Amino acid sequence: MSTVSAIGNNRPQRLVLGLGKSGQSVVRYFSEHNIPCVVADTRAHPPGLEQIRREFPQLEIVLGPLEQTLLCSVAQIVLSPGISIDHPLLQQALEAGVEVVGDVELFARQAKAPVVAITGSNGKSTVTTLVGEMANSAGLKVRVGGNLGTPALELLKHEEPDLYVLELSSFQLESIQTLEPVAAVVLNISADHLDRYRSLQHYAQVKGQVYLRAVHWVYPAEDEAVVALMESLAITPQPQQLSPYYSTTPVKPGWFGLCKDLSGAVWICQGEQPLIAVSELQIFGTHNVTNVVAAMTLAEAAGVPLAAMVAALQQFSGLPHRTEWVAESRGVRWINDSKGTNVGATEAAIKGLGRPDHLNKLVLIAGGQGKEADFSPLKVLVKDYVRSVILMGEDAKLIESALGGVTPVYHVATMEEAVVTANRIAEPGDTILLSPACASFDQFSGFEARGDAYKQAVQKRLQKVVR
Ligand code: UMA
Ligand code: ADP
Repeated sequence: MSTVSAIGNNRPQRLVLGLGKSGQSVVRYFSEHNIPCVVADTRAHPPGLEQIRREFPQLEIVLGPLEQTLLCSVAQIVLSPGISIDHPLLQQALEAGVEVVGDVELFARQAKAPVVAITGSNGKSTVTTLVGEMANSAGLKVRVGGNLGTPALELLKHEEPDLYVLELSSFQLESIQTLEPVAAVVLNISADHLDRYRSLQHYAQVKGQVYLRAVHWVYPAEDEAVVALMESLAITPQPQQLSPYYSTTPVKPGWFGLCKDLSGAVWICQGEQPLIAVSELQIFGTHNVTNVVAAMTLAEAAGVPLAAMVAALQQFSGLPHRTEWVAESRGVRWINDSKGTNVGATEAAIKGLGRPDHLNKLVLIAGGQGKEADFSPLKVLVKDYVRSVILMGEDAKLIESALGGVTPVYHVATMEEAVVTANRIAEPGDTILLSPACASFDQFSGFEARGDAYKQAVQKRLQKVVR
C-alpha cells in the first residue's frame, strides 16, 4: 500500500473507492460541497491520479490492495462501478454499519428533475442517446449520461434541466438505493459480465433493480426473459404503470410497435397510427428498430410529444461503433460493430445485417476477452449467415471450438491482418462485419480504439486496392 499524501489521523468519514471517471467525479462533487473525503484505488496507477493530485494536493489517496481497517473506519463508501459490491471487504464494511453507495446514488439524492433510466445487456447507449435527442427536439433542457460516458454527478453541475436521461449498467445498479425514475426499462437480457456475477439469473436480478421505484415500467412485451424478470421482482406494479412495446406486429391500442401499410411497407406506429416508415430511419438493423420503439415509449412517459420524436428519428444516424457503416467497395460493405462486446450483441448484429439467402453473406471478424461467456449460441447463426470467421485476441480458440467447424475460421494477430484477410475472402455482395462478441482490453484501450483501428485499416486497404 502506498499513500500519496496524508492529512493525519483525523481521517474524513467518506471514502471514494476507485479513481476512474466515476471516482474523480465524486471527489470533485465532494469538494464543491466542502465534504472531506479520502480516496482509495487498488491500482498502482489509476487513470485519474495525476489530474486529481494537481487539483487536490491535500487529498489522501491510498493505492494498492484494499484494507479492511480503511474500509471499516469510515461512515460512507462511494463505490466505483468497476468494483463489485460483493467484494468480501465491502461486505464486511456493510456488516460493520458502513453505508455503501455509488455515484449514481449520490446523484439521485440531489437531482430534482425527472430521470429516465435505461438498462439492458445491449442497446443502452443507442436508446439513451435517442431519448435525449427526442427530448431535445421537443425543446426540453435535457442532460444525458451515466454508463454512456459522462458520470451522473457531472450532469448536476449547472442549473436543473427539464429531464435527465441515464444509461445504467448492472455495476451501477448494485449501489443505487433511492433513484425514482419517471420511466425505466430493461431492454433485453443476454449473457454478459459472467466473470462478475454468480449466474445469468444473478446478473438479470441486478438489472431488474431499475424498475423498483419507477413510475412507468417500460418493457419489451415479446421478450420472455425480461417479462419473467419483472414477474420475479419483489414489487408488483399497478396496471397503469406498465408500458409495453412491441418489435413485431400487431400493435395493441396506444402502444408503440410495428404495422404494415397496404404496399407491405413496415411502419413504426402507436396503436394503428403510423408514425414513421422503417425505411425512413437512418439507423439500420432489426435490433435498432426495437431500440426505436423502446426510446419512443420512454420518451412518451417523459412527456415528449410524438412530432418531436419523429423529427429526432429522421435525423439520428446512430452512434459510432454500433453497426456503423464504414465503406463500400467492389460491392462489399464494411461495418464497424466494435461495441458488440457480448454474444447477444453479435447475434443481433448478424441477424440485423445478414441475409440468410446464401447469396449475400457475412465475413465476421470477432474475438478478444470473452468474459467467461458461452459462445455456442453463435454456432447456428454463423452456419446460416457467415461465409468465414476471422478470429483474433485472447479467447479466439474458445470461439473457434464453440463454432464446431460450421464455417472456415482464420486466426490473425492484429486488426490490420484481420482486414487484409477479410478483403481477400469477401465476394461482391458480402458484408464484412467487425462484431467481436468480446471485450477489447487484451489488445486495445477500449471498444472505441478497436473500432478506430478497424476503420483505419479498412481505409488503408481500400486506398491500396484503388491505386
Ligand atoms: N478498477 C480497479 N481498481 C479500483 C477501481 C477500478 O482495478 O480500485 C478497475 C475496474 O475493475 C475496471 C476499471 O478499473 O476494470 C475501471 O473501473 P472504474 O469503476 O474506475 O470505471 P470508471 O472509469 O469510473 O468508468 C465507469 C464505467 N466503467 C465501468 O463500469 C467498468 C464506464 O462504463 C462509465 O462510462 C463511467 O463509469 C461513467 O459513468 C464503461 C463500461 O465499460 C463504458 N461499462 C460496462 C459496460 O458497459 O459493459 C459496465
Ligand atoms: P450498450 O450501451 O448496451 O452496449 P449500444 O447501443 O452501445 O448498447 O449497442 C452495443 C451493441 O449491441 C451494438 O453494437 C449491437 O451489436 C448490439 N445491439 C444494439 N441494440 C441491440 C438490441 N436492441 N438488441 C440486441 N443487441 C443490440
